[in-house]
Amino acid sequence: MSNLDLAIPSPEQVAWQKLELGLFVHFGLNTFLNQEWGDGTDSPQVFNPTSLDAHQWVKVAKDMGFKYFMLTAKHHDGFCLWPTETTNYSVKSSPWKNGEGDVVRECADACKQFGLPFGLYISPWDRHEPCYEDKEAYDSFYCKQLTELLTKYGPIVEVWFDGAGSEGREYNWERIIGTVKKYQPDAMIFNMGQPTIRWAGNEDGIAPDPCWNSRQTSKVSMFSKEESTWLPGTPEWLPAECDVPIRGDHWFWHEHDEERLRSVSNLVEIYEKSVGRGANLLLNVAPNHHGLIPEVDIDRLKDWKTKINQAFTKPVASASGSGYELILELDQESKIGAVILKEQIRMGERVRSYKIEALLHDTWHTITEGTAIGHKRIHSFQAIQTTKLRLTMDKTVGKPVITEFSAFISVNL
Ligand code: FUL
Repeated sequence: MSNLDLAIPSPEQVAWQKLELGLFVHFGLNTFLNQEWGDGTDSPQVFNPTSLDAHQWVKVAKDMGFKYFMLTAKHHDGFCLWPTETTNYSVKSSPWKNGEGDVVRECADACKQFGLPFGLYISPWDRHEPCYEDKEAYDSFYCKQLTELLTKYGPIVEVWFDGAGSEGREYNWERIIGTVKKYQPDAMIFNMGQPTIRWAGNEDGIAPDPCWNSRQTSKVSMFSKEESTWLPGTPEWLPAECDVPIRGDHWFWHEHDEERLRSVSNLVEIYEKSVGRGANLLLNVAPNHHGLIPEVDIDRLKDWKTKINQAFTKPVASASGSGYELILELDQESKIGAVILKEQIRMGERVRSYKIEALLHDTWHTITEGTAIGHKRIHSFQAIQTTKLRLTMDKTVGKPVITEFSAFISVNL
């Protein structure tokens, strides 16, 4: 496919891209052991959150403007947060609720209550399961786990296949993807097998610039040099998802690591470089050993959200239309610090190059230029006093349809 051909999204991809922001939640045995990766030998006895409240987790997501919620149902250690029939290495063997608890259920129910789409991370790499060594047996085991999750806790918005530890491993992706499609045909598939969304390629929450939606190769994990190989039938439209933990590089909760909490300005920058480049952002917040998201993390999210709202939710002026030029008239002269652009992605990425100018003393001055617009493009720039802005698209594939061209007053970010 040359870059002059138009890839087109599926309706499910369009719906998923509109979500923009997801809360990622890592929780499991690691939470109780001050570690990021378990080797599969840790005892389920350590899993005993004293006041686990999935309602609080999902409420945080809802209150902070996240539009979907993703839970690690099984991390690399193989410990399952639901009472699976496939192994005893699960909440069933833990003291929590006398082995009667189900974290996946509690999250699924809370998501329903709050109206948030629910998604699952299910690590293919399993360091506990003895049959992992036997490819065929493990594919069956893994498909059984997927079947349980996809039939009992749906609807599922996204299935997150994490490539870490699976570098070089061959799974039966036809079977795995077949299982997802059988039970949750609308779910997005992350980065492996026959994905419908790709990984942005780092754990910093940052998308490349430009971040085209047409298919780009992507690595399997942070540890692989090779690009993923995907099954035939992988769509040509393959939007990116970014992921990053709020506490530095810690996905799971650790005692005394609050100092790793990212600053508000760093979180704003991440937002601008992910959502602002047309990707979705999964921001990870980890519940602690009590089973609650710590207040310090919530406070940081609040401050971040306040900034984002101040900067990017109330435009002073907004326009839309189709054609190669769009003018944005302001009611009065204003100090503009950012612009948001969106194009009608249902028709593909028609815009391939554009510039934005501002009218200053009767002369147009270029304030920024770009290539990809796609679902969303945020440009922040040094504040400029103006009454009129102009968007000119000089390279396009067909007539562009701009659904939003908005200007925002400059705020201190
Ligand atoms: C990585 C994993 O190894 C990390 O533990 C975490 O789950 C992150 C989201 O993906 O590949």
